[in-house]
Amino acid sequence: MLSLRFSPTSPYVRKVRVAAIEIGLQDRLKLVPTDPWSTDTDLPTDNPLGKVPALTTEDGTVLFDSPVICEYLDSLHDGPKLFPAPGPARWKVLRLLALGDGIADAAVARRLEDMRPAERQHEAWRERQRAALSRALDALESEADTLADPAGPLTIADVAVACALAYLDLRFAADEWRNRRPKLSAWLDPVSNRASMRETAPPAA
Ligand SMILES: N[C@@H](CCC(=O)N[C@@H](CS)C(=O)NCC(=O)O)C(=O)O
Repeated sequence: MLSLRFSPTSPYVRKVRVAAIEIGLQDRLKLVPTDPWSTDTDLPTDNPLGKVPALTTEDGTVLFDSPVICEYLDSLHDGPKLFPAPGPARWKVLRLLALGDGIADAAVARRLEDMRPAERQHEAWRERQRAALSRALDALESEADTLADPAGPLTIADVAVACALAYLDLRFAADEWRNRRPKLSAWLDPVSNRASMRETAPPAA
């Protein structure tokens, strides 16, 4: 069995879980609930960075972070791959994966800022994350045609983008990011209906 340190709202954990379902490995994943923010968590014994996800493989190796875990899972099956073989298609997917993960990074940073006591919040920092999110969403909108057909096999980039956008819906619904991004919005709706996304939906905010 593979053991995955898991928190239900993390967009990075969700990406790993969606990836596992998409490639048919979900039954090999044991989910270990882990709160990375708890002061007495034993998470650092697995991941010295103290972050979820972390995956313990069958030989006891602990893998992190989420792109590494996803690529490891992708090595365990013979079906259509989430990560293309070396070549131009792979660079395209890795770039888009970075954009999706970067959206999650900016959103998580902004959320952490929102959770600080009001007198210690830093508006310029929050604005920096907001601006990064806005630019990244605009970039995705302009290249929405390069995302996978929502009914076909997904790449790891599609999974990352879907999980990041869903995280924005969870934490920053008031931003209404869909307003200026009709193509991205039209892509996310059917992708969200895939079994992998439905089965990993976070609890309501
Ligand atoms: N780059 C990492 C990011 C993981 C991450 O930031 N996870 C958050 C939860 S959403 C966490 O565990 N944060 C705890 C901390 O930063 O100390 C990945 O892709 O796995």
